[in-house]
Amino acid sequence: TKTVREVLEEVVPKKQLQLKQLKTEHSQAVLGEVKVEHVVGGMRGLKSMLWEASVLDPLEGIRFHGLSIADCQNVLPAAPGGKEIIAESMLWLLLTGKIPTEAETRQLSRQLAEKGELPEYIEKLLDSLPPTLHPMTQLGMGVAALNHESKFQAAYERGIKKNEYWQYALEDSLDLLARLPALAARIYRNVYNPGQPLPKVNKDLDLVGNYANMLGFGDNHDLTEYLRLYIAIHGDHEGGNASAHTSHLVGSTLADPYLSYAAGLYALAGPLHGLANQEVLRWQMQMQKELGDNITHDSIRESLWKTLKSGQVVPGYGHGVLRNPDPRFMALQQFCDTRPSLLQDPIVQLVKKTYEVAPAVLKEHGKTKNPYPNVDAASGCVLYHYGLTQFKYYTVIFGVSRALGCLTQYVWSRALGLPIERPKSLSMDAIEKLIKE
Ligand code: FCX
Repeated sequence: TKTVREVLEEVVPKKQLQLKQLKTEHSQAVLGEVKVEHVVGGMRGLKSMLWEASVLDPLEGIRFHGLSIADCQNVLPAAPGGKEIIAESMLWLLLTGKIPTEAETRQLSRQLAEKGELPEYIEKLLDSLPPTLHPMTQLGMGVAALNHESKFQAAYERGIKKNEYWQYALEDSLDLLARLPALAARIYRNVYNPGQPLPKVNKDLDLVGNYANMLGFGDNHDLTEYLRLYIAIHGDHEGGNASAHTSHLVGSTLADPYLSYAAGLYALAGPLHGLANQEVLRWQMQMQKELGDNITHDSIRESLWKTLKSGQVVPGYGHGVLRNPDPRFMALQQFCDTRPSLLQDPIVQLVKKTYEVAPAVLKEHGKTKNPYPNVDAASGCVLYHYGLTQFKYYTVIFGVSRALGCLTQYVWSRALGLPIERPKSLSMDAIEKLIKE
């Protein structure tokens, strides 16, 4: 059985060659135009970054090295006794482009579990934070402070060659991924269950199995499986989204993987991005309270219009790239469809009913280019059902997940020797001058 590092040692030279050929044979090929609308419109649709692990199609949704979510559900190993994709098999696919065997997956789980405990100074740092500090702020602080351990940074200071960067980047990335569950679970414990003992990392469990255990839900098989699916499918969503792009930009300065991912986390913490999953649940609960027992399609429609007329966005709907219902939303809905207890849950039902009317309302409203749900529309209600009711914590789970994609790209950016990012900006006067020329 090969380790993920051994597989990467075989794949890296091939990708390096592919990039070399692109640069020598096609560097002047045109991929699109840059229009004023791109410069003033958040660069939407502008093809301007290299990102290896996944590509997002507006209609089909995400593909990880060409595999759709359904493909991944068919081919990626699950946990022993489970059915859902686990973080390790998704990580293996993202990093190497290959489907891991059962044995490779178990070996990676073990490798991560063996380094899953937090250093004491991180525990002390987290324990000293006020429990009222948003869990995402705490997560970013913990991840950044872990760079005390950075092998990449230490090696850089020692003086290493550029072609060795990726190996230290990989070490740091695996160390960070291994510790994220303990870090995120300690934040949960400190904020919501102060004083409760935290279990140690179980070396025989997968990453998310351990995470569920440390959150206090280890005996809830369904929630553990849901978290596995959730964390696997939130792992990567190509490179242009705000968290991925932020971490990519920071990493391009050769800041280490910890600092680079901490930066990405703070982009994820914005309500138009990852924080939307917290907002969705808050908004749906408010709707439930206002509508009482009389929840019909008509009353939901009215409620949606109330949100829109008050100038707010409908959280969980719309997307910068997608123009169809998000297949991640569909996968999470499918999880609900196979469990009667979820189907009978009022908040799960409300999310489903909202989906039945919201696209038509958003189309009539006429602003959003995508009237369909994104992943955040569905992710919170299942957590709520299983007793993970503190929705300010939800984006932390997203944050544990997105590390899979951001750290994968960090490794690849170093392996490919990508340069520091430095796009050109223009003032409005400079744009007008260019138009006149
Ligand atoms: N409700 C109301 N109005 C919306 C809307 C929604 N859900 N989505 C977009 N719009 C509005 C925009 O605010 C914009 O209005 P403006 O012209 O007055 O500024 C107009 O429609 C055009 O926006 P559009 O091009 O469709 O969308 P963008 O690419 O600019 O933005 C996001 C995409 C996702 C930010 C946007 O749809 C949104 O705010 N959605 C709600 C928040 C959300 O769910 N975010 C999570 C997204 C994602 F899945 C994730 O990152 O986790």
